[in-house]
Amino acid sequence: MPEEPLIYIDGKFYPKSEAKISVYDHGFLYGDGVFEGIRAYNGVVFKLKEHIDRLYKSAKTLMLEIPLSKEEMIEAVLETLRRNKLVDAYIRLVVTRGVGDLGLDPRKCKKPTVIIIAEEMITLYKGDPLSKGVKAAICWVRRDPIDGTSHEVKSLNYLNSVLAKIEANLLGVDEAIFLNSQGYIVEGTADNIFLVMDGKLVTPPTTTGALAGITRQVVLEIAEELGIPVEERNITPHEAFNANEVFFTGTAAEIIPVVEINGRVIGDGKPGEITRRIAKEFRRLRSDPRHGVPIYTEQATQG
Ligand code: PXG
Repeated sequence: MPEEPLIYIDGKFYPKSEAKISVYDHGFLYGDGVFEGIRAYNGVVFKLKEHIDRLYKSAKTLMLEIPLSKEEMIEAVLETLRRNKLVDAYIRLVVTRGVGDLGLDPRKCKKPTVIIIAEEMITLYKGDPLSKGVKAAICWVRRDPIDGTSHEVKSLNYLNSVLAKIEANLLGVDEAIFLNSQGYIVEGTADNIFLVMDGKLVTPPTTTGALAGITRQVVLEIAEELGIPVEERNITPHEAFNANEVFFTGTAAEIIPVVEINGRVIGDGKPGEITRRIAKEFRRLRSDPRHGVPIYTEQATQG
């Protein structure tokens, strides 16, 4: 990596200390924008095309016109990784509404701002979450409704998740679990949730207001490959407390076993057998060039 990471802003690269955007940018003033968190493993950007597709879907809902084609955006991500000489990386791709005036009307913003930051890695949970598991708590903050600032859209408006994270911190647990307005479990602050019940995987459908997670989708495919039955349906808190196993999925988190929810021990209080099988298979897939786009050749191998 160069001494200072090089950050992409609107087609140019700036050293981290000089990478700045306007205080009139509506991404800053109003949280008006979209983002993706992406990872590269061993020279391959895992599921890059899927992340880019999701970014453009989020932008479409917000009527934010990204000034690059999907192909140009993929190339910009790869170039950022190359400039920083990275093979394993955490990538944050942000597109804001751009610079406007102090009013919130997006029509005042003439051009979206595109930012790509690539770093070696971030840590989400302290200790050794994969082998020990994490503690979670269902929290009083409800997931934003689907007819509101829905988290189906990966927008820069993450206050809903920030509030829940504050509650988790106050309660001394690692992660918060959101219920929707009907009381069904939706997801964590930045991860999807799965239960193992009698040998079956159960996860809330994305129509409950959860993000259509890329890792979630990979887990669904792994389950099929391993012959583990899957149900996408509403989950109640009671079901979660009594599940055999529970785990979170997310780009940074990967697969994180949950061993306690609101003080109720899940299963035998240790990461479960099925969670471990899925996590093992995930680790095999994540650097398989067929599941991503290579950084250092022009040839993209993803189908
Ligand atoms: N739900 C929400 C609300 C999220 O923000 C996920 C689920 C998991 O999706 P993926 O596609 O990552 O499997 C997210 C992911 C990170 C990070 O670095 C992820 C998110 C937000 C901030 C950081 O993992 N969102």
